[in-house]
Amino acid sequence: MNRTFEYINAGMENGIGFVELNRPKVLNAINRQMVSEILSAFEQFDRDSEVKVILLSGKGRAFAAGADIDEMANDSAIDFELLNQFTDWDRIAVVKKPIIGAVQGFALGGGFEMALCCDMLFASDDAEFGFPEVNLAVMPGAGGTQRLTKLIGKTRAMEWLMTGDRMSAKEAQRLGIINRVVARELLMEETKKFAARLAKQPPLSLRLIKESVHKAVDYSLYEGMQYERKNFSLLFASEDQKEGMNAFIEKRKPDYKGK
Ligand code: DAK
Repeated sequence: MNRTFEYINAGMENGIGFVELNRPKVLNAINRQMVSEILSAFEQFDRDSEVKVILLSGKGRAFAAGADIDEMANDSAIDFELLNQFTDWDRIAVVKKPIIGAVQGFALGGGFEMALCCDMLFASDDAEFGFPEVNLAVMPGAGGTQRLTKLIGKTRAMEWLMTGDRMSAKEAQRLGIINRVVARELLMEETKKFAARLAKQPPLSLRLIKESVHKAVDYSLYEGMQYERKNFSLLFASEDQKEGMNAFIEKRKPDYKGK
């Protein structure tokens, strides 16, 4: 990583790009600069062929307790547009490499929305998810009403969004929002282990699987199938496909190059 940040820590190790939200005194409340720093780190990792997987976590007792209320309180509707606040979030959601989130403590409001930008989520057993925006007389603005509804369905999403109640990690897992619940002290270790496993997978397959799964959310089944077919065929233009299949035939371990 060739720059330092004020509100996040970022670094790379063994094919994993780490981004840690770093405002623990305010439970990693997400201000505008933090969003642009996350985006900048993600985009650098996306361009860096050494990085295979991105791991997003929070420092301290929370993942993130939401957007920074102090910063936002006096914003005007026009500020949101002029400061590109929505577009930065949109760009975070189109990073091509897999993003795995490690959530401990609170993931609320914008913190929950940031978690929902991840492709897979691990959470500690004390994690709590929710959209408390309604308690501030506003509503989610970075995809919360859309992504939660697509994940858990209309009636359940309505309840969580309208009450502002917080759900436990167990409940979030039951609803299909998160992949794994682990003990707090094991969260980073287990998430890293999983990220390391993905880092060994053929990178182009991961990239096109991610792209295709995202299309499944937006497209009809027919359109999605057409998209999947094109990506399937495209992988046969890669060296890794030949390597993967030859390695199987020759009964050896494949050596993927991401080409
Ligand atoms: N913003 C600013 N500061 C926060 C914060 C937040 N969201 N959450 C916590 N803090 C600060 C607290 O003010 C406190 O600071 P000090 O008083 O020590 O200076 C410190 O973090 C520790 O918090 P507490 O003392 O309150 O800790 P507790 O354990 O007692 O309570 C809590 C934890 C998470 C239940 C509580 O802090 C809380 O209710 N926090 C607010 C949660 C919330 O309402 N979150 C939703 C915010 S609205 C957008 C994209 C996204 C969004 C908006 C626009 N665009 C793209 C335009 C998202 C909006 C939101 O997320």
